[in-house]
Amino acid sequence: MKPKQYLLWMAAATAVSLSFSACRPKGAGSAVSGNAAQRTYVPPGQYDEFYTFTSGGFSGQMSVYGLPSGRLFRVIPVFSVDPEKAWGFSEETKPMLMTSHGFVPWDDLHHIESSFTDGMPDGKWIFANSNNTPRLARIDLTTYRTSEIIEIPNTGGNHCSPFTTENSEYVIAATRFSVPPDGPASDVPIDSYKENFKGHISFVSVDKETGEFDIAFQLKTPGLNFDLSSAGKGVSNGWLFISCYNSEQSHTLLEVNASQNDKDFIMAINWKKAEEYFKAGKGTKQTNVRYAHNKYDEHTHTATHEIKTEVTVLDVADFDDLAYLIPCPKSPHGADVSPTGEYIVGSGKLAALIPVFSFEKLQNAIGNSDFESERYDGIPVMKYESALHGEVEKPGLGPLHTEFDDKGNAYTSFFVSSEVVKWDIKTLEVLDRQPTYYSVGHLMVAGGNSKKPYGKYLVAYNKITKDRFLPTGPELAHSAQLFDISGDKMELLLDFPTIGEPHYAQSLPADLIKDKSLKIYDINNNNHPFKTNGEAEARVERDGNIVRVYMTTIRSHLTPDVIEGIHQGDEVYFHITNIEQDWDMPHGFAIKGAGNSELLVMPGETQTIKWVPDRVGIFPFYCTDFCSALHQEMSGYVRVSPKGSNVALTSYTGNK
Ligand code: K7E
Ligand code: CUA
Repeated sequence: MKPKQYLLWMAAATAVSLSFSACRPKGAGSAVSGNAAQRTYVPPGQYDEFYTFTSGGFSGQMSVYGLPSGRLFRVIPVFSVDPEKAWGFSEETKPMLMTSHGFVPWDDLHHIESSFTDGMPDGKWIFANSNNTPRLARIDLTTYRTSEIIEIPNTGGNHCSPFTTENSEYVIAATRFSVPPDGPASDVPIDSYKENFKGHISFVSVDKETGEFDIAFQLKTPGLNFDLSSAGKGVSNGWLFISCYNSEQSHTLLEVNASQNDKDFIMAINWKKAEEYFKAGKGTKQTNVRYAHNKYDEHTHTATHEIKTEVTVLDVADFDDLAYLIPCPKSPHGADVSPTGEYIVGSGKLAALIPVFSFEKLQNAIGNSDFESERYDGIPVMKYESALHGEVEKPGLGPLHTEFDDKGNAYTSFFVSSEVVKWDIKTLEVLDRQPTYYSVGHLMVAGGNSKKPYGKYLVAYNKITKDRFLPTGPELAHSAQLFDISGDKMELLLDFPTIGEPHYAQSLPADLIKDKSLKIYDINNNNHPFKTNGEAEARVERDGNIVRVYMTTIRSHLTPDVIEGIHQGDEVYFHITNIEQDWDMPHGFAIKGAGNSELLVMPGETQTIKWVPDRVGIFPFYCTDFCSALHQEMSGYVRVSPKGSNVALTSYTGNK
């Protein structure tokens, strides 16, 4: 499309989207089938069939829902501080949010992917990306805590992430914004994009046992914007497919300038080959990078933060058989691989059809060097028709993402025409379409990115809510809509609000993970350096102006609960050990004037909060979690005296 045509197209598209969202479509309320309530109702005391891990978008967190009920179980803090759980406020968790830019307490979490064994969720970990300050996180599915965060160097915006290979060999992250590689030479004019800006794709290895991350290597590519990706599976295992936009390599007014070319690309990468080259010692060590690697230790209950300074980079242009470009219409967003791995679905945000590529054809074309005569910055470009399985005709407007069921069907979300469309992967025939309220972004079928989708449910994650819920001021709840996809026609069952903007999600069968959930931390394995071994050891110690309070909690008292001899301006560390060994028995801790948050300490765990009293007086503290009938009694006092006062440092509970 020429710029003018494009603008007209966009105007039409916007008009369509406005007309969809501005007034309530007729029959929106009655589109729900008669027994939907029964099919989503999980009676009190009964469990949901699936856990669903949902991205929280610009809240930086992840939330856990049950399906089909849509009940919210938990918000897991990942890239943003969370005062409810003291994430990023307690001394133990602060290192988790350290980066090469220092402490970064916020990010934008878009994509969630589970760890896989043989292409199926194995229930060990959930991976998540941060979009802004490029990082990857690993969440442990026994503790529902973020166990690890690694920063990604040479990257500007980590949108295209975290995509997991068939056996979680790698979690893959690609740069959204190509930028000059890190280091002093990156100070270049921005209009030198074409010469100096490069893409980087990171292969982060995952230790089979511990899950620990390590950036194995990076691939350097031409300066493209990578958007989304999927690892191959089944027949295409060993490959990676990444959608790329801005093939124009423009650096300003992308809205127009990056929409010039009729086709952008899906980059196909032979990652097994790349791994081979890397293991054979190919590539260069780049030593001017700085990236954080933060780990949470479940025995010391403490995170560590280190800065790494080295990464191995392989330039794809130096190898003939690493990367290929498949032309894909108009700024592709999703690049999704079918359960068998045979088909790759591209979703051009501005396209009015869905191209479906065939892995077999792609391989044949590579085998026959059936390429366009001109390379793109050194990378072979396939002929569109040579890789194409076929196009889904007239599917809707603005395709974004595709997921799959267990019966050979694909489901694509359409942002502009606000609908979910079901089509047959082989025949490419459209089978059904249902409206979403409104403007669906991602969609998720239970197991829909695995080798054997569980099917049954589809959730549409919508960008606009408008009239669906009671109004709450200018900002309305983001929302999810649950569809039953077990029959020929999709049936809308339920609307439920989400925490933050939901991008992607993963549904895992409850039976896969529910029995692995940790109940308590064994206090005998608590190796926290400031642990208190029982009430007899509870005490207060001073070293200069640093005061350490070794405190225990158990229903329904804190030990010690009377503390004197603290001076204004002291640095006071409350090391709280919860000596309970019962499931679901955390205690909280808060003290007047604390400038951070409360603490919430799990049974058997030690956590620390820092407090600097700013005035003289008596400061009450208390347990913040209603833990017992005498929870309100679970409290104490600190006496703060002027600097240099000779009030002796004392502490006790009960008898002085
Ligand atoms: Cu929301 Cu996956 Cu960031 Cu599409 S992206 S919608
Ligand atoms: Cu412990 Cu309330």
